[in-house]
Amino acid sequence: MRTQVCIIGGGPSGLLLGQLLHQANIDTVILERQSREHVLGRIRAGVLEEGTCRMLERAGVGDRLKTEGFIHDGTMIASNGHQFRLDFKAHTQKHVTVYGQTEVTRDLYEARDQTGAKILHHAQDVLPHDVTLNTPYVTYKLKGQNHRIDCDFVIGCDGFHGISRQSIPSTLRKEFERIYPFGWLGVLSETPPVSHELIYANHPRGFALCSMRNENLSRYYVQTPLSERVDDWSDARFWDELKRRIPEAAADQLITGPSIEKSLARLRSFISEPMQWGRLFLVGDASHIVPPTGAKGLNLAVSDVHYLTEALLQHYQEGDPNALETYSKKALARVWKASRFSWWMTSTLHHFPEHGGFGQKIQEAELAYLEQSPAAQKALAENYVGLPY
Ligand code: FAS
Ligand code: PHB
Repeated sequence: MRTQVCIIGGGPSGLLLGQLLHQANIDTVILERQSREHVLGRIRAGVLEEGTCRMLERAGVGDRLKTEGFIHDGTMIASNGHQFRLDFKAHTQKHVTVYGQTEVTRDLYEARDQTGAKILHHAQDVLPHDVTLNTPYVTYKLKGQNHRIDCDFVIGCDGFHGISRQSIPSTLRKEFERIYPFGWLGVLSETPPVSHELIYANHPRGFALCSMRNENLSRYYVQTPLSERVDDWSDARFWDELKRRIPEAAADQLITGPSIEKSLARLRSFISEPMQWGRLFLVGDASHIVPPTGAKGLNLAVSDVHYLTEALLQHYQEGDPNALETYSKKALARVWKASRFSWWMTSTLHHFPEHGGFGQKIQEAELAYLEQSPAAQKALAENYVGLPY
């Protein structure tokens, strides 16, 4: 088989890139290791930047997002049993949209179906070859049969555990990592959200986050020690802990119910440089991971897709290789700024036992300063709504 762009990974970045390239009449094949149901079964991000929404609209998948997404002009930040509202709109004239990554992925799959996109699920042992030549190719197994795709470019949209980043020689890769000493236990419940906007809560017992998917589907998280397992957390224990960490007024309003999904995510900051090698390009989690505190992971994958789409269009439509040559530098500039913000949000809102009482007081002072400083609020707001592409 031959195609122009072979995309490894059928998550949000692979599907979005494939859709945008199709719109420019650039032929692609997507190789996805899992089934479509497995990909759609993942519960992940929930907050979309305006830039992400524009990219989804450009890709022709903005309709449901517009009718079912929740526009949020601000968020609540809680500390010391007290909460205040941070007004994104007042400081940036921008907002964010709450719309689950699962729905984004579903919309993208439906759009790809309409274009007759070639998405090969259950593709095993995917491996890029000859990416430093002008004739790269990718091999893979499907139903036990070996296959090969010849292409012009290979794009690694295969996430943190994918094969693409590992295909760049370790001698050429520089990896930067911070692993946080805690995780997030997330619960999805068919209950009305406790608040019409998100609540990010700092507490000496640990961080908590109140989010949502729609008016009867809520998403909550509590920080947990790395030693904990999902089975250690009954619904009752989860709701009790969440109530202890959010302000009393919110806790009194909280409507609890059975969890329909419960999962643990470990938190890390990770960036692998460069994001390209020859004709292999990395996108999204294949190259970088941010702690979900700043709601940046999915949004960064989308800005990577933006830069790479523009570069591939310049190559194919104008014969201009320059944007492809500078893709990694351009994408990493935005990745590092978002990684800094996600690290700052995580460091300020989570409990670090090793930092003791002094560390907790410093966090509370930071948040008290944030509450009273328009300058500090503007700085947080412009990072949260998304820095320019
Ligand atoms: P993805 O990991 O989504 O997709 C990669 C795809 O490649 C997968 O479908 C995988 O099956 C496939 N693949 C992997 N290896 C392959 C191989 N060898 N061959 C073929 N296919 C292969 N971000 C937020 O903004 N907010 C959040 O709250 C948030 N929560 C998260 C919770 C968890 C548990 C995780 C893991 C991530 C979370 N993220 C969050 C980040 C997440 O949303 C990612 O940023 C987003 O999925 C990135 O999309 P992709 O780059 O497409 O990678
Ligand atoms: C979510 O709704 O899943 C969510 C929202 C904001 C975050 C992280 C996760 O920072």
